[in-house]
Amino acid sequence: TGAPTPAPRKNDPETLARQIVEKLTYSVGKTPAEARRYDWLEATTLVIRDRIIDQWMESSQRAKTSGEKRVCYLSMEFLIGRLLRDAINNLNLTEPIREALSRYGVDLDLVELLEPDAALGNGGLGRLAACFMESMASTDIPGFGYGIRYVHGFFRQEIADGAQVELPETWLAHGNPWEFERRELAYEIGFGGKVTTIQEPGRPARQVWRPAERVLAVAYDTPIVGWRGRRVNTLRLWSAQPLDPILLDAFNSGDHIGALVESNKAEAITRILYPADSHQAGQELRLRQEYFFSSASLQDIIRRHLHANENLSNLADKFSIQLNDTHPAVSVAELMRLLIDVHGHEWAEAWEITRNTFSYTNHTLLPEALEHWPIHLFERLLPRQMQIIYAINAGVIREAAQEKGFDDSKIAAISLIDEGNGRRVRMGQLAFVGSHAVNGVSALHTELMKETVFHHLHLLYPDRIENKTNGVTPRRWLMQANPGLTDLVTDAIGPAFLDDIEKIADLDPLADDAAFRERFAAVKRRNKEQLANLIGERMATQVDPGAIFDIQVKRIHEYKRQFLNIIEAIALYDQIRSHPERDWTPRVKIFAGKAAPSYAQAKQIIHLANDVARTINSDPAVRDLLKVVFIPNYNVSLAEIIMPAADLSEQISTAGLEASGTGNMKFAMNGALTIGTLDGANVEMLEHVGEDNIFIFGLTAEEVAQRRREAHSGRSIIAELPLLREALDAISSGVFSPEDPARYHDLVSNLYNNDWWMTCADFQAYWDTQRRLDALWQDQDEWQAKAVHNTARMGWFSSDRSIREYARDIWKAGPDA
Ligand code: 26Q
Repeated sequence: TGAPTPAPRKNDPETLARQIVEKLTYSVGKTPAEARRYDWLEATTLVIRDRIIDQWMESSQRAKTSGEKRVCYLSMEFLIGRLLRDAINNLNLTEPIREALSRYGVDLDLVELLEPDAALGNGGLGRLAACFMESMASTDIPGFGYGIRYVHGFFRQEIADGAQVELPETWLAHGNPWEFERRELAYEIGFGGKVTTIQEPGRPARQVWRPAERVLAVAYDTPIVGWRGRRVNTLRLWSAQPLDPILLDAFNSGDHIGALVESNKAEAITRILYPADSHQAGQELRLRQEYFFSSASLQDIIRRHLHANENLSNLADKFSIQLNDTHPAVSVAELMRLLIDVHGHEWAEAWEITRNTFSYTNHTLLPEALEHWPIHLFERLLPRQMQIIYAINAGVIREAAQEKGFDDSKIAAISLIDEGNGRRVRMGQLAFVGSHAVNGVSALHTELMKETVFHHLHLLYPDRIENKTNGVTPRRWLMQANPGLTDLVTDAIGPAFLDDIEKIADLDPLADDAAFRERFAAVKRRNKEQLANLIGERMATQVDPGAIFDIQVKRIHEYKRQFLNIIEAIALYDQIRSHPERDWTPRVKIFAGKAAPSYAQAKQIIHLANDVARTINSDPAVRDLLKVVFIPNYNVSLAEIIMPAADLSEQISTAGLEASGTGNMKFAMNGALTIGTLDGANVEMLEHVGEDNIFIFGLTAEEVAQRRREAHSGRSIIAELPLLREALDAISSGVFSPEDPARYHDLVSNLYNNDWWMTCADFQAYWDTQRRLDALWQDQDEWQAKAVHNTARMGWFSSDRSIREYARDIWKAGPDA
């Protein structure tokens, strides 16, 4: 008898190729010969998915039976992007899969490009949630994401005659192989109706909510694979469905449309993602979305808890629920309702459980972005939750008055009800008082929280606010986006940094090694060539990869000051034309980003960037010394190409207004130098990379606040700065919009009269710093040394570090708990 045949090695190209062809045949229904690239994507995804499922079941089982504390991340947004490359990389299958496909003449890179980019988020907050999901899986934390399965994610942006046009996004059009519908996991969600008090003899009074409308929340699960497949966690997204698909009575009586009204109304709840990230319009549908996914998630958490526990008294020992901004803040009232009305807990105990279970992350202090709902709307839609909010408020106010002696004005500041402009529920206050921990997303932002929006709540609960500086996952933003750099670093310091990104610090001394710098620069050069090709193909603009790639990509917002960047481009254009003989450093200024459809000023900025690009790029006088490019439809996939290709990262928000920023981290990890203000996480990046390796300019947060109190305007500054004045004159006189000379009149006159965002105030400092960077570029040794220092010193900004801090300080969960 011979030796038993060894089990086939599962991860060799041979096996993988066989499995892919099997899927192609039996799941896609194609032979290799007839398969198109899209079919290969489907087959490859299914092979990878099978491997994930084994691990997934193992991880879920482990979390369930071990009784370890589970972390639920509640977020209206998960900007996950494409998942295939992430999954292949984290399972360590990149090379064998590439090889398997190549046997059929198929290129993995091209196949990956066909996966739709899941854009279930607006920007930073949504992308942070996605990085956190990946990091929880990678750091072995039993994390569960809860959110909404939007049928239409963030809109697709096109540029027509220079202006933004929004088109619907349809990521589910070809089906979604990553999701598993869980029909059995469905919960009823109520809206409207009445609350009645039931008083039975000899028993305490009970409140019974009878909703007028009910919809079903159905779960769709997506596996999130951690590094080296260590753990696979679940992202559970809720889809709204009608209880009755059609109303039979109506249908049978001939009202065929009326029979579908209910069903359409239910499905509307999860149809679209709101594309505003800095303004709350107070629409009813938005509040419905918030309550819908909060209630479904809490009902699910309670079911999971009761699976292994007798009652909910120990909920906070077994589950931690993180509220990603105030979007799920109604959860505080909803958990109280479920504990009291459904599960029979007393108020005091319910409040204890609730506070110990929740924690809340704040992502903005901008007044226009703070959520507050008109009382009448809240009351009509969620009458029982409104009662509970009043009761919570009464308790907090009593505590503030009795224990801290707060006077009326202080009480007005902490109240959950804004009595000012039409009574409103303040969701920030609700999230704050309903949580045991409240965090900001950078050191500066956390301090500002204590001083501004939450000043009085901080006085009342001085231990509640803490900092958790954001991070980004190095798997997606370094290893996958920049394989060239990853190989170079591995070659230079070995592979240990792949498992512990802070070990990338071993690279630091190589900044002094000329040969290494040259290889580092060569990787950057290849990444820039790729981006240049993309720009050439998509926009028919030729850019020189030898120029500084100076990049600002993020949502378009006045506080982020793309306008300042454009004005600087115009001033530079002016100078190049006036002094063609000077030794100018060639630059390509690259912009990308979306404006909220209702944000007129932001759309004007996009229009201006495109108008300026058209004018400058077609002017032979500037030759290749300056180009301006606006790349349409910025999304996660485009970011993966852009981040590795930047020489210079623009992080120039008005100080005090960018809570953290995360693009700043992605750029610097990939070796870009930063030009930025002392805002958000830039402050901590300065501490980590050192002042010689980052270019800081402009007013501090304190100085900005001071000038705003003094009713600062731009007029006198403009009068003293000819460069600025001439650039503004050119804009407002129609140099860049000859077909509509008045187009930018208001944009410019705002600077003269107000300069709320300190565009004029910071212009000269910004200009000077840019010229220092021009000079530095001429010394490539110096520039590249700084770039190496950036990559080497940015490991701390990994979301693994952020997640470990949350786990240790807030959740008390995970391997080290
Ligand atoms: C609120 C109410 C109604 C409709 C929409 C919204 C809404 C939606 C999204 C409000 C805000 C957002 C998103 C905010 C956001 O992305 N903030 C960013 O969060 C990042 C992660 O912490 C930070 O790095 C950025 O500084 C911050 O701007």
